[in-house]
Amino acid sequence: MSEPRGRFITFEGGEGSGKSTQVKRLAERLRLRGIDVIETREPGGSPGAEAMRKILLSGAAKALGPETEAMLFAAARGDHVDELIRPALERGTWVVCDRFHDSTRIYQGVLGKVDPKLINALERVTVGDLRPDLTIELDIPVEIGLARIEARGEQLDRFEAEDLEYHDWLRIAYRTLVEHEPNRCVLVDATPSQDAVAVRIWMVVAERLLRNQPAVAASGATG
Ligand code: Z5A
Repeated sequence: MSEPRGRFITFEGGEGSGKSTQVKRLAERLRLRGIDVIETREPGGSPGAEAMRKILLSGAAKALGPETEAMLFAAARGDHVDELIRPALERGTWVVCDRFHDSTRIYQGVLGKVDPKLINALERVTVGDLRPDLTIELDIPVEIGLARIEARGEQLDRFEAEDLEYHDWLRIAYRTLVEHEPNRCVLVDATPSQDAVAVRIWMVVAERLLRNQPAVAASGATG
């Protein structure tokens, strides 16, 4: 009998909302439940897409305009889906991904004002019928998220360096997306401690994706 398709969970949100932290925490928790899971990110996640990540986050493509950036993000996504995500899901592995097509919709589509027809066409070409089973949108006031990023002491990337108004619009756009797609997207308050946010996310995943699935405890722990 063939393995059932793995589940596909994506994380979205503004800068410093804790996506990378919570992707790791959720993957660890799923493994404790005996689930085979890979963590990945966008842009990136495959060798070809990681090479494109460097160009995109350096800001080298900014001068070419948001349409070109949208196409580059989509090209990276196409490689990532073909090389990593789809094969993993098909063999029954769960995939937890830090950002996915919603980021293109919000950053290039809403904030960059790229024509929705182009955004939808890029989605069709790169992703086809693949949709996340669940998208966790980590919501945080802009000042708190940016303060977390600044506290890391690293150089800001092309998007982190945008002004406060840009980040405010970003937050509004993500909240609107969640309102429009409540069956797939869940808004999670990202301001409490890392532990508290991880518990809330686990409750969402357990409720939405694990309710009727028996635990296969890898280390004695169950969800
Ligand atoms: N982009 C796009 O425009 N179009 C697209 O299609 C795609 C992406 C796919 C990718 O950057 C950029 O590309 C992104 C959108 C654009 N914009 N930016 N910038 P990235 O991958 O380098 O960065 P990011 O996705 O925005 O993540 P981030 O800013 O690095 O942060 P994060 O992953 O959300 O948070 P974190 O690294 O887990 O945590 C940040 C810090 O806060 C860290 O020191 C943590 O220890 C701390 N932290 C985390 N959680 C907490 C809590 N709960 N309390 C206190 N401190 C915490």
